Amino acid sequence: MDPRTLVDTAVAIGKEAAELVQRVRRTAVTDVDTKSTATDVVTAADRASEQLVRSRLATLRPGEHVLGEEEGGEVVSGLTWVVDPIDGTVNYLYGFPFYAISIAAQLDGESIAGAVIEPVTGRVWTAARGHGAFLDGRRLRASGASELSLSLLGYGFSYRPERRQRQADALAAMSTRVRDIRRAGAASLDLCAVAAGWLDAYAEHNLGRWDWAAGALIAAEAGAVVKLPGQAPELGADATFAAAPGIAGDLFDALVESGFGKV
Ligand code: LIP
Repeated sequence: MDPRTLVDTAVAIGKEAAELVQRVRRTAVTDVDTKSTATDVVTAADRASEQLVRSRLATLRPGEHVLGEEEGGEVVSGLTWVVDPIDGTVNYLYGFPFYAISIAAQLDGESIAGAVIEPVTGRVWTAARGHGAFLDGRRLRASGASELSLSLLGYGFSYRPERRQRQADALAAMSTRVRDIRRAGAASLDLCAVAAGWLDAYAEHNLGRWDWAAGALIAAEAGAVVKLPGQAPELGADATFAAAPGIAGDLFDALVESGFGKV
């Protein structure tokens, strides 16, 4: 199968979901439940978006498996669609304009096609394995950063308070090792930002497969060094890491020294 065809499907469905979540936002943010903690929220729009994506995939790609943040599923051998119906749900709830629909196609658990669609800006981020990464059709390249002390690092926190404290301690140790730190709240877009050179690197723990499935492929296809959960135990078993190649090694070492692997 040509992964570019899968990208086209992901973009078409993602755009429909993006229109939906914007259209319903005023009422959707009054229908909110919580998941792992009181701050881990899911809105009626998250659910409606995933239902739309699942319905459209059933029509366009009948019989193919779907793993979604809200309705679950599993990664199977062969093709699995991995869906985050709103990545950055807290941002969506507050109206902080940094959230996205993330849809990836994985073959035997590895991303081969991905699309991240921003409802607020309309930006469309895509990648097909071996064919590059794009923002609205323009080719993406990770930054040429070569000095860790001049690099801009994206980061993210767990919803669990006890883990947030450990993460904050590690981040404090990192704060003098880099230019500055950004915490934007949507992993898929943090990974896209690395692909575009808007961030020089990004790291976070405890992401769902749906959070990174599309954005990690986009970052890798843009030339970033990417480590998925389980690929860098020194950073923690559930760490996701993406960095411009010129700083990847130094950043990796600095994160280990800062205790990132023990948060
Ligand atoms: C979010 C991630 C973000 C992370 C949040 C949350 P969600 O995904 O995109 O990077 O810090 O805790 O996991 O829950 O909005 O789909």
